[in-house]
Amino acid sequence: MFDTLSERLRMTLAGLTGRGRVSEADVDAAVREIRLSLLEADVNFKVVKDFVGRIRERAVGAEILASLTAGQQVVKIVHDELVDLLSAGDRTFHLSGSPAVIALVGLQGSGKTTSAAKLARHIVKLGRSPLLVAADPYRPAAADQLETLGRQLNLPVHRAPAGTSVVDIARGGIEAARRQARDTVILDTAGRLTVDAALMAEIAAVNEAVKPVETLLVVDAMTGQEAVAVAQAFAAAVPVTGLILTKIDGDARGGAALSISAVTGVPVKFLGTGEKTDALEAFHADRLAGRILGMGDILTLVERAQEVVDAKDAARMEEKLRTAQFSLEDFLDQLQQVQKMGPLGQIMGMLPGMGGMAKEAQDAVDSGQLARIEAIIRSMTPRERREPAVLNGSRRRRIAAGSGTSLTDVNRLIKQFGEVQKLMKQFSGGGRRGAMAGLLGRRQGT
Ligand SMILES: Nc1nc2c(ncn2[C@@H]2O[C@H](COP(=O)(O)OP(=O)(O)OP(=O)(O)O)[C@@H](O)[C@H]2O)c(=O)[nH]1
Ligand SMILES: [Mg+2]
Repeated sequence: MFDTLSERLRMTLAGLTGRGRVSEADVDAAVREIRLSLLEADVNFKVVKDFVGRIRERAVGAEILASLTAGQQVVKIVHDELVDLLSAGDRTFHLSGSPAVIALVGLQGSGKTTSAAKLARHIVKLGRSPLLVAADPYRPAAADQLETLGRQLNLPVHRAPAGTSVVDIARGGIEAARRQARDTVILDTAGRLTVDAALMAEIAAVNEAVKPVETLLVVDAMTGQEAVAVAQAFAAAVPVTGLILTKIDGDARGGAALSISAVTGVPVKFLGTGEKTDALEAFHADRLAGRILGMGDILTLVERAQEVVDAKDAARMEEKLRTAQFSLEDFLDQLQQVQKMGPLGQIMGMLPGMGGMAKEAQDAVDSGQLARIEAIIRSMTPRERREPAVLNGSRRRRIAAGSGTSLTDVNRLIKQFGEVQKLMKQFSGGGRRGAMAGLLGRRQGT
């Protein structure tokens, strides 16, 4: 998701930062391009209009255009406005009440049941003990699906005999939670094909009966424009406290994601990034904005790393990434850890300035190039791994022979490593400014 939009925005912004001076006409051209990109990504037209209006106003106002860093400042404005657009409402995930009740609502197939399991898993990590409740009285298969997921996660699932009303199932679930000393109840409700009065009456009745602390609307990011109307209808029927945007791993253009919060004021709280139960991310507006604009996301990366690597390792890795102190040995180490973290392309996409390299990296894994890299590094002496500068022609030939690769392969790896190191140095300024400088530096260089 967001690939096309992201690509277009980056090109537009690169046009601004690639030149010395920026005129009002340049800003207007960029704003026009941003407007088109957003509309093409299926963002609600009114949202687009307000968004580009604010950017233009801020960019041509003040003394920005007169300054030497005008291009960079305009990029920052776009970034900040994007964060703003995504930041509606209260994004805290509330878990008060005993038990805390979380209701998942949404259209059929939006991902409620899958998200219920994902949330349960997330909540367990917070040290809580959830009970999943199959609040779909119409299809026994729906309860079976939830039960299967519950079994996978080793979590209890409450279901009621066919014909029990949704309100009674919800009440029964809460009683069951109290009996079993579970502190959180997750209600997986039934969906309908379209927004209809019966569905709305049903979820309103459940809301009235059990007063969930969180009513999360599950929305399929692939839905496009229509998602805004769906969200409005649900928000009118029940107090929706947040959104779970699912299937953002798909090829949706992303417009729904950028529009719903802005139009309804309902905050996005979680993103569904895959079919498995661990594919749930807490939503961070600044991180998503950074990802869209190609500024990367070291924080998410480090967070993800902590789940697979132990915390000490992760801290060391982050420190090395930031200070560009890492050697070829660390490089090998990290390649292996990164492989453990999941699809390499996804991880690379989170690194500042590397969005564009994500596909290449994934291709490298797929084509066995990574195995070659490993073999080459393993054929080096510890000193060579720490100080690639000592790698003269004869050492390189020895390594090529030892690893069963060619001199060209060895040369290419050393060159690539040098480039990665240089890139990392640009970010060692730390934080957003470092990332921004890196991004702009790369743009100007190309
Ligand atoms: N790729 C991807 N697939 C997802 C995601 N979330 C859900 N799915 C898939 O979407 C399909 C529908 O998901 P469900 O969780 O059954 O949807 P539901 O809202 O419970 O559907 P009903 O109960 O029929 O209303 C399943 O095939 C899921 O595997 C996601 O974040 N990414
Ligand atoms: Mg379901």
